[in-house]
This record gives sequence, structure tokens and C-alpha cells, in this order.
Amino acid sequence: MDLFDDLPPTSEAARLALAPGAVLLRAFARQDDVALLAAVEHVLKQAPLRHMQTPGGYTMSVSTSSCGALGWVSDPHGYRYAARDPVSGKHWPVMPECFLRLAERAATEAGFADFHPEACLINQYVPGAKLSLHQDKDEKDLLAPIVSVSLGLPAIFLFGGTDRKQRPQRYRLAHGDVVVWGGPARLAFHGVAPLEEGDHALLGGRRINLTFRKVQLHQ
Ligand code: MD3
Ligand code: FE
Repeated sequence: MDLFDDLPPTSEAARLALAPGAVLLRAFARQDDVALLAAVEHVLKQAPLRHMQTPGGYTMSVSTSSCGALGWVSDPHGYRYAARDPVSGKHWPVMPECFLRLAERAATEAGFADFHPEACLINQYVPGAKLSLHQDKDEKDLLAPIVSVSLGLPAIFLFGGTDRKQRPQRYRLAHGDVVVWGGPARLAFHGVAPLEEGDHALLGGRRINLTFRKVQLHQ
């Protein structure tokens, strides 16, 4: 429970400018949570979560999958987007209709009316899992925003500057929160602090994060 729990999701108070280009839509996805979770599980049956290897040889604590025309993969050469899941050799699962509708509605709400993502990354965090500070630079279209949707246990999100040395600000992202990262925020360093234990009514002891991305320049 937090202060914003009973505010309608699109009211002025539920919308927070975190930084130039970064808009937090508190609880924007909450009324769709059951449908979103069912769609997540449907995708994960076809493309199970896996712990990716970093190019430096580490194993990520977060487990990952994708849906849409392109998915995010890593191999010893680095990170890239690919049309097929390297585990199954098959195309990634189709992006569920409810994912696309939510991402486009959130982007529009934040001033990006023409956002049509072709990739959705699914990250799962269990207690202790974290994501070190990084930039998202594998997309060719850096003018398009990234839309992120948080489900399940809350996490402390770290939001830095475009310079790794700027000390990051900390925001709590809770179930149903949606953030649109565009403009100058698009290339900011960001990460997630180790997830705390907890038991979420719908997701149990985990957090799922969806990130919607436009990868190719023209499409
Ligand atoms: C700010 N995911 O998948 S979502 C990622 O919670 C990633 O799983 C985190 O960072 C997660 O790459 C954070 C919020 C987010 C996503 C992308 C961004 C914030 C961003 C890109 C640029 C700036
Ligand atoms: Fe990221």
C-alpha cells in the first residue's frame, strides 16, 4: 500500500516527471495486471526465462526472455537483437495484444504518440537479483522511448546521468508502475538494487519487468 493506491491511474497526481524525458505513470498498468501476467506466462511457456551470460563471462542474476519480432540475446561477442531465440531456434513468441496496447497507451500519455515497439524484454527478479548500472544502447532507434512496466514485488530503481560517475537517484517502482524513458533520459545509466524478499498477492516472491523497445530505425 502506498500513498497513490486509490488515485485513478491517469490523474495528474499519478504522473511524475522523474527527469527531463522520464515520466512515471504510477499504477498505470494495475487494472490490466491479471491479463498481463497471463500473457507473460503464455510467452514464457514458449520461450522460457534463462540467465544470460555477460560478454565478460558472468551469469546475470536476473533471468530474461523476449517476445515480438526481435529479442535481446547475448553471446561471447556481446549483446544484440535477434529474430530467433537461440535456445529453441524458433522465432520469439508473438507480442501479446495487451502488451502492445499498454505500451502504446503509456507512450502516448507521455507525449510519444507514434511508438510501435518491435521487442519486449521480460526480466524476472527473485530476492537478491539485481541489475548493475548500464545504458541501453543496442537499439538503432535512440529517438524512440523505452516503456517499462513493473509487476510484483517492489524494487529500488537507480537512475543516473549520461555519465557513469553521476550518483544515481533512487526510486521505488511498485506493481503496475509504468515509466516512459525518452528524450535526454533515453541514454541515462540505470540499474536495479538487489530485490528484497516479499510475497506479492499476484506474483508471489518475484518481480517481473517488461521493457518495450523500438529497435530498427525504419519499420
Ligand atoms: C532508463 N531493466 O532491461 S526498467 C533493462 O527493472 C533494464 O528490469 C530494468 O534496465 C528492470 O535494460 C529497468 C526501467 C528502464 C529501462 C530502460 C531504460 C529505465 C531506463 C533505458 C534508458 C533509461
Ligand atoms: Fe536497461
